Parts: sequence; C-alpha cells; structure tokens
Amino acid sequence: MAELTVRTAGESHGPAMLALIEGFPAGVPVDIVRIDADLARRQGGYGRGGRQRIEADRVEVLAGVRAGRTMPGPVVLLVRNRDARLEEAPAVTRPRPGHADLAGALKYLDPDVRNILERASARETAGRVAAGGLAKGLLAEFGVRAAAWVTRIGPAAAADDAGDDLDDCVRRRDASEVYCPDAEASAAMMAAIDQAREAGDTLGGMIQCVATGLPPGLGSHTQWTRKLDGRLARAVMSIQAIKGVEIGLGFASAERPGSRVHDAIALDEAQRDGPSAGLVRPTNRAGGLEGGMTNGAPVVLRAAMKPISTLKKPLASVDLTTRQPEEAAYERSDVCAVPAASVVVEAVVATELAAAMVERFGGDSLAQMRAAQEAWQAKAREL
Ligand code: EPS
Repeated sequence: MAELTVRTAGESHGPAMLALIEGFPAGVPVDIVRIDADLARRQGGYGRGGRQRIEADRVEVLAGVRAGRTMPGPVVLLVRNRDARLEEAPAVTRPRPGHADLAGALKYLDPDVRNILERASARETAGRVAAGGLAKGLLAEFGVRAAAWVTRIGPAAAADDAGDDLDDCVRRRDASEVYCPDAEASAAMMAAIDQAREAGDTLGGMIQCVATGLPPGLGSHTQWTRKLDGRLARAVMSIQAIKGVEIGLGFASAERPGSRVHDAIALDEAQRDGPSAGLVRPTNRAGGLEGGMTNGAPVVLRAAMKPISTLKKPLASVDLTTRQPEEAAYERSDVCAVPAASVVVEAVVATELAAAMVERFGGDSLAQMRAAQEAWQAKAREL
C-alpha cells in the first residue's frame, strides 16, 4: 500500500530547509503561489522578532514536478535561508530552559548546544508548511479544506467560534495581525504581546483547526497505528512548542455525562447522495472522529502552545563549560509565535488528511484516487 510520508532536513542557519515527500500521487496540480502565500503567513503574525525581517521564504521544487503537476516518484521542496551562517554561528553553552538545549547536550555529550538548537529550531517548520501546501493541493481536488486560526494568546481569548462558516472565518482571520477571526480579541492579544515584550517575557496560546468536506471512513479502527485521531495528535504535538492537543470537546468531555458528549444520529434524505448517505449528526462534539475514523462531520482540533523559551530576561541556567550558575543564553527571539504556529498546524493537519485519503483511495495517481472515491460514493447511497 502506498504511504504518504513527509521528512524534513536542514538547520536554522544552514543553507536551506528541505522537505522530502514520498508516496504522493501523480497528476496533482502544484500551486507554487499558494505554497508561497502559506510560507509568507508562517513568517508573519504580530509578535515575531528580527529573524523574519531577514528571511523571505519562497519554495523551490527540486524533484517530482513537471508541467505544474506531480510526477510518479518523490517530491523535494526547498526553502532557502537568507540568514545562512552555520559555520560562523557562535557556540551556545548556557542552555535555555524549555528549549531542546540541555536534553540534547546530555544526549550527545556536547557542551555546545548550537549543535542541538540548529535542528530543534522552529525554522524547520518552513519545510513542513511547504509540504502541507502540496497536500492541500490534493485535498482541494476532493473538496476537502483545512484552516487553522488563533483562539488565545496568553490571557486574551477569542469568543467561542467553531468555524461553522469556514470561508467567513478565514476572511476574518486574514484581516487580523494575530490570525484570530475575532477582531476585538485580536486587539487584546496584540496588547498582551506588547506587555510581554516590555516585560522581556514571551507568550503562548491556543490554536483551532477545522477541516471540512472529508469523506467518512478516513483512518481505521482496526489497528492503533492507523487511528486518525492518534495520527493527527502526533503530527500536531510534534510541532515545536506544542504541549497539548484535543479533538472535539476534548478535555471538556471528562466533565460531562455521556448524554451530553455523544452526537445523536439522524436521517436527512436530502443528503442521501452526499458522503454521509443521509445519516447526519446534528451536533459535532466528537470533532468529526469516532473509532479513529472520520464520521463525515468536520474534523475539529485544538492545540496549546507554550511561550517561546528564549527569554530577554532569562531564567537561571548553568554554563556547561564552566559548570557555574549563569543566566540562560539570549539572542534575538520572537515574543509570540502562536500565529505562525497556526499556519504550521494547518499544514500538518492537511498532510495527515492527505495521507489518510491516499491510504483509503489508493495512491498511484489522482485519476485512480478519484475513480475509487466515486465508486465508493455510488455504493454509499445503497447503505
Ligand atoms: C528559533 C529562534 C529564532 C526564530 C526561529 C526559531 O531564530 P533566530 O535564532 O535565527 O533568531 O526566529 O524561527 C525561525 C527562524 C522561523 O523561520 O520560524 C528557535 O530557536 O526555535
């Protein structure tokens, strides 16, 4: 069975970030302008630091695309670093609490945590966003969309918004400097970032991602490794600084009785020819996933991001060369990267959903996938 996988390579201050995408179907349109727009969004967001004034991320295709469509075989995407100075970058010997620095120093028995932080850096997510752009191109062929936005930064939270109208939500998100559809909350979030900056501190927040148009049955209940909720959680949790992931009601479902958690099943004959075969769910507390499979409702996922670990007013640390107590290292850094992380969440969710589509409908070519999807859809109405 074809398996769609994404791997990245590259250091924060190396020559470039690379994404290797294998198992991607042939014949899928590749929209470079759209991928670059996602890369630019990832670079932006109120609260970013000096690095993003240097970088101007653009995707370059090194392999696997011809005449604007994917070919059979691996795709390689590249995003160059302008701030490429890996050889000249100074040693860092005072590990920053919260970063990969100390755990990596102990793992590799190396007091220069530069060798760790260069790969741990969130710059790596430029590669994952580029790959996610490719995945979005495949999803669009099937009318599937994923969009993510910011719902909290530090103390400032948006009004509850499940993104019922995804187009409207994305329009409002794109008008906000913190990528939050709620204009009033956006202003409060920016004020919170200003306060943190003045205090030499950093802020985390919450991100919500919604995916619509998904056919039921993506993922599988038959083996824990194939459960789509588990795969989405792993992909999102692997994003730098993400410390929590929930689907649907998530942690709130622990407080409620079952009658207020599960989504009743109803009939809507008008939707008989659609993906649900007319078996609809008036509520979506499950966040579109039951038994590790999509149930036809939108997938709704939330992620919690911790504050950036490089602090202008650093926490206590120890110099690994002298073993003397010292403040943790500080260079330039972002005050808040939650808006940027929302773009990464959107990208990795799109990648996992595309992988699940390939698994369900076969991965050689777009034409083959479409035929399999249509054949299933025709049978679904007979259920
Ligand atoms: C990061 C540190 C900063 C961030 C970086 C992630 O980079 P620098 O040390 O060069 O100032 O800007 O994020 C990016 C470069 C990016 O493109 O997102 C870190 O240590 O994780």
